[in-house]
Amino acid sequence: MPEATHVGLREAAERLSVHYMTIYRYARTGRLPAERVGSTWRVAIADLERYRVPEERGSSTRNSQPLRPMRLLGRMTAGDEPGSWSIVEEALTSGATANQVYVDLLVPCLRTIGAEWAQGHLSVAAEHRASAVATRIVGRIGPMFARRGLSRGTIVLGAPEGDLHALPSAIVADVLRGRGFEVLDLGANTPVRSFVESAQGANRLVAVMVGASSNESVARITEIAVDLRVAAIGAPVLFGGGAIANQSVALDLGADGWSGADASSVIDAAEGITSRSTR
Ligand code: B12
Repeated sequence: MPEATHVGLREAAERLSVHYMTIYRYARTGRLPAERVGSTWRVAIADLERYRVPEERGSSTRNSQPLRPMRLLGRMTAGDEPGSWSIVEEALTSGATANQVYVDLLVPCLRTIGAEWAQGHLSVAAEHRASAVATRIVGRIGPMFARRGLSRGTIVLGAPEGDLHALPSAIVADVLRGRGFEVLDLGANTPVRSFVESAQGANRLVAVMVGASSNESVARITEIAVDLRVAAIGAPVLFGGGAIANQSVALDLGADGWSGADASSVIDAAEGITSRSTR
């Protein structure tokens, strides 16, 4: 008879000499690689042997847990919202800030999902399951970025028409709110007119940031800068997002500048504008 390659959670718990509920929690949160078949979990014996539970080794202390995007990626692509949230919650209770959860956990996870999809290792279905879970995570983390006190002015942001990526704007909006900016996030697939209307109605407009994630949507982006200029909004228009590679691409497409490649460059761009205007 061929040797068994997998065991159930009870046997896994016995082999590691831990309580069943401990192993169940690790399987559910992705800390221990495990596969769910119907209502039961299967663990590869090879993974189990390699696996050593940090708490049992006494190495887990507050703030010492590195953030592990790959664990989150597994739960997100499985469409497991509670399991994904418990990984985020664990990071927060280990001392990570909401900003770190985005920058070091969720964004790397989303970028890996995109790369894996592009290489044919992940299905479109898995990408959609992960996106739905990510949307819920952002919904729960977002309020943690709220800041009291005087606003540093308003930033209007969104994705151009035809671009269905709402998550990048939502994440960038939170990060900017965390730095004291008021943000009007217009989300995905935003008509040009909506950028203009929101910019005109904004309280102390600092900038309009247009984030293009897919190459196809770049074709529509120039029109946004043109219409905002015609409307004389009195603030710069910055282009950014994964499909705008650098400053010269942004300028060629008609923007006043590029908001950079990551969250910290978006903050630098926004703070650069406010510091120039208060000088
Ligand atoms: C989730 C996702 C989707 C979801 C979107 C769900 C949602 N509610 O948002 C769905 C499934 C709908 C989707 C659809 C598609 N997607 Co998609 N998607 C992604 C994925 C995996 C994550 C996007 C994300 O949230 N990233 C996290 C954010 C925070 O990262 P970021 O975009 O890099 O943002 C940073 C910087 O750009 C920078 N920044 C600087 N200035 C500014 C300014 C603003 C305003 C913003 C927002 C950001 C920003 O700061 C940000 C923070 O770090 C990416 C992979 C990736 N690399 O991002 C692919 C990706 C963007 N998708 C891609 C593609 C090709 C598609 C599809 C054509 C096909 C598909 N995959 O099904 C369609 C296109 C639909 C359309 N018409 O737009 C490609 C785009 C390649 C390209 N350059 O054209 C990517 C890069 C995947 C890949 N590696 O090929 N997608």
